[in-house]
Amino acid sequence: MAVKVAKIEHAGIARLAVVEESGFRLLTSTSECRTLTDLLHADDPVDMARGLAHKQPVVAFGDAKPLAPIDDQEVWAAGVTYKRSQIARMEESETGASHYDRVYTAARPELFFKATPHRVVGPDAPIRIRTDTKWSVPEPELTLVLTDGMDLVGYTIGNDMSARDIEGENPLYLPQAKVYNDCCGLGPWILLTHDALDREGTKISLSIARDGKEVFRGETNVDQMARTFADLINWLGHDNSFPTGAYLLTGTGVVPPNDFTLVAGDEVAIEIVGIGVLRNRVVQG
Ligand code: DO4
Ligand code: MG
Repeated sequence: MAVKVAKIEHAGIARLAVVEESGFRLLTSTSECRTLTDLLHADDPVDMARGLAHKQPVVAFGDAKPLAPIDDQEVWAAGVTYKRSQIARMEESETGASHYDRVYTAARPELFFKATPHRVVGPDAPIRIRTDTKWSVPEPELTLVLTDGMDLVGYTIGNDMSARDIEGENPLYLPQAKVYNDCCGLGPWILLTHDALDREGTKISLSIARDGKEVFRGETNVDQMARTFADLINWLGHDNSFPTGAYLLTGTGVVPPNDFTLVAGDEVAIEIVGIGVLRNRVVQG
């Protein structure tokens, strides 16, 4: 059983809603469940969402603004979890190549801090490239939604915006290449589910359009990921606590060719089968 839950702004107020064919069905707010964090920490978030949506009004998609589906959680990311990312990183970094090579097969994964909620942008909001980069790309990543006990309760789409020239110059610059204002897209909503994800059937595609024309398209499948979700979650939770839960981007398997960079005005669309499409327009400065 699964349900998609969105955080939306409707009539000037942030609300939770279940995503249906006809629109957003609002959730009633109760003393037990006022926030997305409350819902994610319910004994059974799917059941709780369904119960709170029962007989509630539906708001047309056009009458609500979807917000990033996050409250005050930290956002983390895994790196070099797909062969494509390992190869791209080794190409971009003369000095760091052997680090990327080794981490792909090492027991300990690459995990890095990606964003605080104020650096996260939701669906249709502008996503940013740094002013001091000449080579930036979006990274389309399946994102795990975790509770304070590190239980995996849902999935969303993440965009790990990356300045490849800064990251490639020196691996110690990774935090600057990855963490800055509006550096992380999340949304359009969360797929809450009781079921294990069908990794083989979960395609991730990235499309980048410039002046209305597609200039890049690429795709991968979650079964191309070299690590299990449990492995990544265990390492993230190792000696590390998340009082309100955490979001974990699981790495990219789609990297545009080395002569491609995003520019302001580009439209980025990331689709993950079973979840939805996250769209953002690129800005710089
Ligand atoms: O090591 C650099 C970052 C890797 C990354 O973000 C990815 O593989 O998605
Ligand atoms: Mg990434």
